[in-house]
This record gives sequence, C-alpha cells and structure tokens, in this order.
Amino acid sequence: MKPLSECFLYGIVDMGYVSRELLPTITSQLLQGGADIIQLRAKGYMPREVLAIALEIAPLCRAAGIPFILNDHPELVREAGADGAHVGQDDLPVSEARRLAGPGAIIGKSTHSVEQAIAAAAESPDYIGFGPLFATPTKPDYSPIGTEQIREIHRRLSIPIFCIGGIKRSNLQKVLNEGARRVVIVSDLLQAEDPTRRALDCRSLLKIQWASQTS
Ligand code: TZP
Ligand code: MG
Repeated sequence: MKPLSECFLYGIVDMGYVSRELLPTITSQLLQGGADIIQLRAKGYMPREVLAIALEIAPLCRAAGIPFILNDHPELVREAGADGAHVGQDDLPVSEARRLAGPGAIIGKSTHSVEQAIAAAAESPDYIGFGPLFATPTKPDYSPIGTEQIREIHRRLSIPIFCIGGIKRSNLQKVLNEGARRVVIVSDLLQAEDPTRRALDCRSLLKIQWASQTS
C-alpha cells in the first residue's frame, strides 16, 4: 500500500454528492486519475449501511494499492477491509479511534485552526486535515480559515497535512503557492464532467510542486 508520505491528492467519495449505485464507478475514476488516498464519507448513514458500502469500495482501493479511509466509524475499519478512519474535533480521541481500528490502521484528524492542529498533533494522528480554507457547500456550517496560516502550520508540524475545503482545480495553484503540499478535493472531483481527467490535472500540479520542493 502506498505510504502516506507519498500521498498528495486525497479524494473523498461523499454520499452527499454521489448516489450509492455510482459510488464504485466514481471511486474507480478517482483511482484512475491518480488519487493517492480515498475516504468514504457517508454522513447520516447507519453503521450497517456504511459497512455494506465500504465493502464495495475497499477492494477497489486495495487493488490500486491505495489507502482506504472511513470517515468516522473506526470500529468498522477491520470488518470493512479499510485501512483507517478519520475523526473530527467532536469525535473520539485519536487514541481511542486507534484502539478500535486495530494495529497498523491509519488515523487522521480534522483541524480548523493552527491551535487545533497543534493540539491534534499531540494526539499523534497519522495525518491531519487543515481547513476549510475556503467556504464550501460540502461543510456549510464552518467558517473558512483562509490560506495565510498554511506556511506556519507546515513549519510547526512534521506529520502530513492535507489542506481541505473549497479547493478546486481552478484555485489549486494558488493554494500550492501559499505553501500547501497535500490537498483533499471533494466536490470539484465528484462534480467534474470527467472526474478522472480532473484528478489527473490536479495530481500533475501537485506533482510539479512536490518535485520542485524536493529537488
Ligand atoms: N472538512 C473540512 S472542509 C470539508 C471537510 C470534509 C469539505 C471539503 O469539500 P470540498 O467540496 O472539497 O470543498
Ligand atoms: Mg466525524
């Protein structure tokens, strides 16, 4: 499986955007487009349903050698054949999620400010999400935090940081110019006419940035 250190484009298959029937198709499209890590986000679904859906997605990610993460539900990680779980500020602590998900699982945590990111890092998640950078219909109740703190948070933390929230192909270069290295993109991939093409375009911008920072 691809290590997190090599993951730059994080795609979320969010059931607020994709019907259950189309989930495997769009997951495959994102994988073909070079998504490095995939999360299933099924807000409002019963654990039983999340498990059934995850069991359809997990083999696709496994075949692609890409980590598959469940939003919430660390207790389902093993049964679903997933590789980890993502918890929010109001969810279980990282340590508890890790205990439920089992040895070797990837645990990520959402953060919405520099202070939260620093506090979250002290819980030793495998990565954090940082945002929403911009206002987004995917998480409408959250105030955008802007891009000014991206550099600071990268200076202060050494774990992988995935910037998130309102990131699109059209503003990705700006976000990278502000210091982001890794991004989560949800609606811009899922609503693209050709999600594979959109993911490939985003991946190539990330790759150029990544190559320029390591050379
Ligand atoms: N957490 C912070 S912003 C966000 C989540 C899940 C939604 C990102 O979605 P989009 O469509 O890429 O703005
Ligand atoms: Mg949550």
